[in-house]
Order: sequence, then C-alpha cells, then structure tokens
Amino acid sequence: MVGSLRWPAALLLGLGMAAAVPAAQAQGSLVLYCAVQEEWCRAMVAAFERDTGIKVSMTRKSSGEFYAQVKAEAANPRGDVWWGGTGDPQLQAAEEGLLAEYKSPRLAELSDWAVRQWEQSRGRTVGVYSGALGFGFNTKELAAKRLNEPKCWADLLDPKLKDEVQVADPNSSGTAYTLLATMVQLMGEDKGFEYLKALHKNVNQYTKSGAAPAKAAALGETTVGITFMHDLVTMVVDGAPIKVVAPCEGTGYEIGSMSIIKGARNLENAMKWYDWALSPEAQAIGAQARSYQVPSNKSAPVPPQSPKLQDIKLINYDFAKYGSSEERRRLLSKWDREIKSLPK
Ligand code: S7P
Repeated sequence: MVGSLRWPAALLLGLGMAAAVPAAQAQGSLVLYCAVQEEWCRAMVAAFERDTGIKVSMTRKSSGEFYAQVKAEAANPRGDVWWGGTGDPQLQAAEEGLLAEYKSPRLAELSDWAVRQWEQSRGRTVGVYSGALGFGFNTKELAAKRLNEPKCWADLLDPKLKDEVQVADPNSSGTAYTLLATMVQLMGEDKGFEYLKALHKNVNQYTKSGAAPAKAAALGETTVGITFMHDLVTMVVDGAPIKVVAPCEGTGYEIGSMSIIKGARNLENAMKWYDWALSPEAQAIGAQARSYQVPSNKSAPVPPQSPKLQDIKLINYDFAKYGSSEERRRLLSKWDREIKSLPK
C-alpha cells in the first residue's frame, strides 16, 4: 500500500528529515496531470485549492501523451496525480510499474466498474467516471450535402462521406485508442482493421485530442465527428446543430481513471486529491463544467444530460486485454503501418 511508495512525506518527517523536503512541497503543492477537458480540469483545481489550501500546478494533455510522459519521467517523476482520461493507458502504466498502490477510504462508495479497475490494476488506478463512444453529425451540413442520417458504424463508410469524418490519432488520444480496441472487439481483428482502412478514405484529419472532432463538427468544419458521446452532448448543450448517435451495431466505452504516480514528490497531497476527487461533491463538478460523463461515486448526481449507458448497446469491453502494454504496442504499430500510412 502507501508504505510501498517512495519517500512518503510522513516518513520523512518522522525521520526528522523535514529539512530535506523541497520548498514547494513544504508549502503544500500538487502537480496534477489532467486529461479531461480544460474547463473541467480548471474547475476541479479551483475547488480543491479552495477546500484544502493546497496549490495545484496543472497540465492538460491527452491520455496517450501523459502515458508517454509518465514513462519518460519514470526515473525522475515530475507529476503527482494523473487524473482523468481513458483508463486503458493508466492500466498500461500500472502494469509497467509506473503508478503507486493506494486504497482510498472512499473505495466502498464507488460503482462496481470503478472498483474493478482498481482490482485489475492491483490498486494502482481507480475509475472516476464512465462514458460510451459514438459519433455525432452536424445536421445543417448533412442537410446541405443531402446525405442520409448515419445511424451505424457501417454508415460512416458511405463514399458520399469522403473527407467528411474526423477522429483522433490513437497514439495520442485515449478516445481514438478506445475506437481501435472497440472495432477489434466488435468485428474481430481482421474485419476491424478492414473497417478502419475503409474509414480512412473518409477521414479528413486525425487530430491529437480525442474531443477535437466534436468541436469541429459543431463548427461545421467536419460533417461527422467520432468521439465519446458526452463530448458531443457538450456541443449540443452549447446550442450547436449536432445529433449524437449511439451506433446501431454496439459500441465500446471507457472507464475514466485516476492514479498516483510512483515516486510522487507530494505524496500526502496526492492522497488528499485522490480521496477528494472520489467524493460526491467533487464528482458533481464535472456537469458544472459542461462534462457529462457518469460519475463513479454512487452518491454523486448523474447529470441529466449524460447519455444513458443502460440504453446503449455496449460491448463487453475487455479492459484487461486492451489495457495491457503489449496489446497497446501491437495494435498501435499495426494501425500506424496499415492505416495511417495509407494513401487516400
Ligand atoms: O473530453 C473528455 C474525455 O472524452 O476526454 C478524455 C480523453 O481520454 C482525453 O482525451 P484524448 O482522447 O485526447 O486522450 C476522456 O476520458 C474523457 O471522457
């Protein structure tokens, strides 16, 4: 457990080594790697700072980018907590020994799917929210182009949608890695890659961030955007002419996660963030920041705008397999080789 973490602050203090603690730590700070939308990251930081007096230094990046960063910093960790973003890269980091084991007293308050994430990672990452993958289209663009409403993944292969579909790059984006793993599970690996190859013809851009295609669809820069459904709901709430689709064949989903980075310099504060972020009050901040994932604390309010997961045909996503480092490496190099490099 926590005792297995490197240099817990309490231990340092107990050993009379407080003088060895860097100044920033002594003042009460926390370095947060945040992988949800910037607005939500900022709202969380402001509330935590207000509640605890701890100063947070926050960076926002995509999930795959943080995975690469945490790996690169392993010998000299800079971050304390990795909060939010798809769970797969955090499971992969857990497997690679990059994350610390921690059992929050709030674990019993969480939904089973969030606790399973914690069990699967042997206590190194925990579920903070969930959401389903889907796509959305700009109703005005679709009408102007006289296209039929897409309802299924298969509909996105229509040649009339050439250069009209946007999705992120699975190397940087947790959302797009979820799409890749979803297609392989939904269709089988060969057919899944055939599908992604055919889709490539209609893709106008592979973005770095997973939610970017939702914004581009809202602005009419692309007709269709593939993202998590809750990211599209944000656009609808903002008044954009977007229709959100739960694909007819079924779809994958994420368990957005949180971890303490192994060797965290501000360990006590990292644990404070971790426990606080699992509270119903902290989990209610998402909807206030226009993020509509389903929270993991059973007492946190589920935003009325959240896509109803119980009404969506969800696949039985294999988090153990697709959250393994070897599978990630294999699938991403196959995607780079067989899809991204293809001419259009
Ligand atoms: O926007 C919120 C969200 O969809 O973003 C996270 C995602 O992993 C970060 O974006 P990338 O795809 O760019 O990595 C999701 O966990 C979250 O629901």
